[in-house]
Amino acid sequence: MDSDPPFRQTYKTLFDKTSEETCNKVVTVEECELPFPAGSYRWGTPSATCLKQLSWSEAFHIPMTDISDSGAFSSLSSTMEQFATTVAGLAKKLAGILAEKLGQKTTFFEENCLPSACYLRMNRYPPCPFSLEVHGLMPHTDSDFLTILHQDEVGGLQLVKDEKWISVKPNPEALIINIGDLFQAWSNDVYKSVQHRVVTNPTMERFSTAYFFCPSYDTVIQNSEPSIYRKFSFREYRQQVQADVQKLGHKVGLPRFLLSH
Ligand SMILES: O=C(O)CCC(=O)C(=O)O
Repeated sequence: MDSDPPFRQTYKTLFDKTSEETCNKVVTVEECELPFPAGSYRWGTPSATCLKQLSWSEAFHIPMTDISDSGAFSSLSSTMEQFATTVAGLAKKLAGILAEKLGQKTTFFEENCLPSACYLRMNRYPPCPFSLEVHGLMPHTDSDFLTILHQDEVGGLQLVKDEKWISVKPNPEALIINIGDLFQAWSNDVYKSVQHRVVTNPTMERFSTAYFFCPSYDTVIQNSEPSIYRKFSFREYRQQVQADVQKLGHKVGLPRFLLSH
């Protein structure tokens, strides 16, 4: 992987532009003429009711189908396309290998995880004056099959191992691969969706880019062996996650789909 991914410079400009526009009010992407659809920009955590629930970050969440070559941001669009194409190939290969290890049908991902279902998220974590009290990104698991993540040299990503938070040391030569909730269910808990979070930095700005390898909404997640999860579609999973976040302020995720629930 390029040690200074093309995104770093090009998408910094995009966030700079958004920050200018968002200084005094919340604006939609349409209003500030950015090349992404309305709803693709997010700041913080809309459902937060206290500092502990707030994510001190902003992000562009971009479906692969919406990366279009548009005007001032054409260099960003083309680098995003290059990045996405490379990591999409990697995600497919990795998913196939993991499926083979399980003795499962390896073409499942080719058939169900079409580029139109996948998306990129470009994250920016501004320096945070209350860094001990606020997360850069709240602890969570990903709701997809696999996530491929590039983080810059600042650091801050942590994951749970043996019930402890450990830091993922930045390595410019490496990408980070996370198993998501769907792979955990599809593998009947052989592969685990890892909980992760981002801690804030008091003085330095941080950037990361994540590629989410997802199936179409109608894809049914089920295991051929007696499974601990009931079968469900990705649509149902997303809707349940959204409903829980709205009602409870946090995601419940896979436990909702356990047969013993
Ligand atoms: O910024 C990071 O290192 C993690 C990003 C992440 O977990 C996400 O976008 O869901």
